[in-house]
Amino acid sequence: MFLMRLLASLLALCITLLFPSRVNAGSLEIDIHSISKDGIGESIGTVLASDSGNGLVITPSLTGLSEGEHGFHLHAGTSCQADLNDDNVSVAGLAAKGHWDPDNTNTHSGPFGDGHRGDLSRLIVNADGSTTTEVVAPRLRTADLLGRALIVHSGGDTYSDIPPLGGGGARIACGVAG
Ligand SMILES: [Cu+2]
Ligand SMILES: [Zn+2]
Repeated sequence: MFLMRLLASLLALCITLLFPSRVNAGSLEIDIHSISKDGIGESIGTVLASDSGNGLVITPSLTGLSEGEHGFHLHAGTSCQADLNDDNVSVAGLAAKGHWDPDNTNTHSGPFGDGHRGDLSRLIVNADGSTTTEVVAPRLRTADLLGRALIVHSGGDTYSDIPPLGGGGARIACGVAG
């Protein structure tokens, strides 16, 4: 009886080691939620991120967005919550902090530049509010995403600091990997 239990727990351990939750062979699925000044709202879908020879491939499966371009970045913070700005006003997603910039470039230059490594390609949203168009981030790996906030903005992205941070405007959706 004891031996059977021991074998069963060893088997369970092996399965856990072989299939850690949500991290399979260099890919991650991240739940994305709408966000507002009141905090985190309903789910709008998922983003699948996979390592490839050309860098990180990000495949969104999102709904409920406005048609057109939306700035999309990996931010340095670990939370999608709202936070108070310097004027004590609650701002959507402010706890996600700035664009992930491990090289301290202080420069927003898009996915193919040499500034923030969290700069991703714009999401292109269809007239029905959905997007499934994949984007590639050559300087990122799935491991870089773990614990950090992915943010979708209300407006597009110029991939430059004119206007500041690409001009994406408000943070409207967010998810943290891991
Ligand atoms: Cu952003
Ligand atoms: Zn940036």
